[in-house]
Amino acid sequence: MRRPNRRSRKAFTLVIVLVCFGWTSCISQSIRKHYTQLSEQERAAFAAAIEQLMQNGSEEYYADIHTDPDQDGNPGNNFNGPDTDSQIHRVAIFLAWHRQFITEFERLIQAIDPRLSLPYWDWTGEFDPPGVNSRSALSPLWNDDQVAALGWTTSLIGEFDDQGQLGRNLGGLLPTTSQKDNLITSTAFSNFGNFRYELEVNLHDPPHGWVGGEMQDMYYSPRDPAFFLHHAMVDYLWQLWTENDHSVTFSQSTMPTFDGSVSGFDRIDPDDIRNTVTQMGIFYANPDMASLHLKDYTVHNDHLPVEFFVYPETIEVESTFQIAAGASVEIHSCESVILQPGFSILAGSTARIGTNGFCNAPAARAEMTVANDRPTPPALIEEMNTAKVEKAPERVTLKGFPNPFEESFTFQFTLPAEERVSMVLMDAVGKIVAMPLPSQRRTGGEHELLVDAHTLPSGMYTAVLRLHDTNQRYVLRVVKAD
Ligand SMILES: [Cu+2]
Repeated sequence: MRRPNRRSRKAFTLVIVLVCFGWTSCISQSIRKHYTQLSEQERAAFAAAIEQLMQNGSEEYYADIHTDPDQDGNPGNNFNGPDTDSQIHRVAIFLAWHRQFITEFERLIQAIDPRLSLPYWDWTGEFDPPGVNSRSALSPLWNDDQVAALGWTTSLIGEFDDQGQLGRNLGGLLPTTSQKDNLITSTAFSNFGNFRYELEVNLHDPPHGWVGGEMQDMYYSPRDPAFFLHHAMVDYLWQLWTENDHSVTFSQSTMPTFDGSVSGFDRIDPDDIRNTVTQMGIFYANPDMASLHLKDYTVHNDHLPVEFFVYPETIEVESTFQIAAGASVEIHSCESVILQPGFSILAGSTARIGTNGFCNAPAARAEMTVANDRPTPPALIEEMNTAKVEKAPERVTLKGFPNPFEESFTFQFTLPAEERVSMVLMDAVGKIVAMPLPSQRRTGGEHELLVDAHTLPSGMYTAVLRLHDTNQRYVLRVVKAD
């Protein structure tokens, strides 16, 4: 038995676990973004929250729950124990159990600062060449030398390796982009059983081994904060699969730990958390999209007195994002919040909209409170839609002309130094429709790309220029005219 002394902290930890009431009303709230989208302020706040949770024993308690989900004293999560009532791996409930598990942990973080949410770690994008043992250790997640391009002073979770004696040993194989794309779109995985198996075994397992140390330990892996960034990615893939017209209904109504038997945790029916957006208010952000859409969710404040939605890029609030009478929401962007036609505030509810969301630029704060108005006065929407925060000038310029275009158009970008770059063109739902520039090295200076787009339907597109060495990306919206 490892570290039995750590269990003594459990009683203390229980006190700070948040409890929400009711069977189906335990709603969460967050915008989970890729970790590269965290500003320095948010990185520091997130790391400080993790530090606090490691110091006070909460993270250790979560590792204990993962080791022994029903807390009956027998470790048993389907790997080497007879404790068959608490299987959470290699079973259908794997995804739902871990969804609730990381959400409970996110609530601990939000109890420290409600603006925070779990970032996710997309192992497929930044490792090159894909699937090959690699420069992956050269990531601002762990490596202090790689943080400058993100404007950070230190890595996101590197410090916790020594501090928590996590024994990471980065290296090995990671899932590839095509594995990820196949998982969501291939008919081979349209059945939930096949999907769950592929996701758990072939995408979820390798990063555990790649990080090594505690992360490789099937029981104690939540001792490494990397666990939560990794499982947020696994959870995101399940949500993408769900949004891609796949569905599942669980035949069981309880999950170990979340069946009400472990005090401090809610009783959750796995069927009530099959869609993070509509059932939980948890939105996963795709960093390649020009904006994030809040939709298909009603703010109820069942869990927190104010629900926070914080995102560095533009947030578009659609009419299907509703705020129940008497409820309160805060929506914060570092660029702008666009209130789409039809969005309104019910009498007695409050929406504070502004830039209180870990924005690095301190200038030009825009903030408004909308309350007791229906419909929302157009003048206020107008004012909010035009309020923008000044950003520091970009080191890389990206332009497209003509824009709107008809048959073809030209991208122009300027690099400050030699860099490996790539560019993709995506449609409104984030599907890649063209790859004007496959990944290659380009010298510093000005570059032009002529794109033949005569086969594309008219509409709005997003071009994403990625700088691989320095982990940056630049986004440009382009429109194909009728
Ligand atoms: Cu697990």
